[in-house]
Amino acid sequence: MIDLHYFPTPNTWKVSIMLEECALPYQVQIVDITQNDQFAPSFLTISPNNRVPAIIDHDAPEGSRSVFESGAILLYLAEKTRLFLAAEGPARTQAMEWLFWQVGGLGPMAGQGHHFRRYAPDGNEYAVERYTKECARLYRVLDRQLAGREWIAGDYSIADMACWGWVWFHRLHGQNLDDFANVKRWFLAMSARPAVQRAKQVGLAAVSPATKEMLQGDFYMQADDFAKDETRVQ
Ligand SMILES: N[C@@H](CCC(=O)N[C@@H](CS)C(=O)NCC(=O)O)C(=O)O
Repeated sequence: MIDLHYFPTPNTWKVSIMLEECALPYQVQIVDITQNDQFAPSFLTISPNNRVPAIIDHDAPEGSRSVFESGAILLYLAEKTRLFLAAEGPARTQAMEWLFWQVGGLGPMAGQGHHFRRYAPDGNEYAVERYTKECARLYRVLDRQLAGREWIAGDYSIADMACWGWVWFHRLHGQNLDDFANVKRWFLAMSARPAVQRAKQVGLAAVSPATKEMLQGDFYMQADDFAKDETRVQ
């Protein structure tokens, strides 16, 4: 059994998607980051960076093992299951390139775009413009990579899982998927996967009623509305 320390966000969706795709048994432990649960001493013992996601694998070879950082968790689960990452060779290298591109580029830059567009006080036009432009550049990079490819790095892999949740919030990055036809095709294809749909519901069902109400009244509802719009476009 795997404990998934979770709050419904792009970084944690990566892991719930992987767990659902691999059909690994797991249970969700909600870490309500709106209530500062991420700073609880018990959580810091498994996630010293006070961020979700983190996992505890109770079936690790040595008994029990915790892993933090979403990219490290994806790699750990891929190596544990031998799924969604080539064991060696160019396919593995390419998937790693795009996994690291996401954790070092798309995630942090889109996260800043998200923050300045959504949460910062007025008067941050410079930051909004900077991160909107950087997100546009990153979306263009991804769009070029997806030209003529179904998935980001060969077969469907942890690289796709890493990127999807961030692209979900493209509106909060100031981006329109109509400007990135390959990203849009990929995004919709991945959104249609049953495991992805299940993975996204996991957290929403598990958060407290008050948190769920807050999330639904906030940007999550916009994202859901967007999903319905995009499905209709298909
Ligand atoms: N590099 C980390 C980033 C994780 C991260 O930023 N998680 C956010 C949610 S998406 C979080 O826990 N935020 C809590 C906070 O800001 O205090 C990873 O990829 O796992």
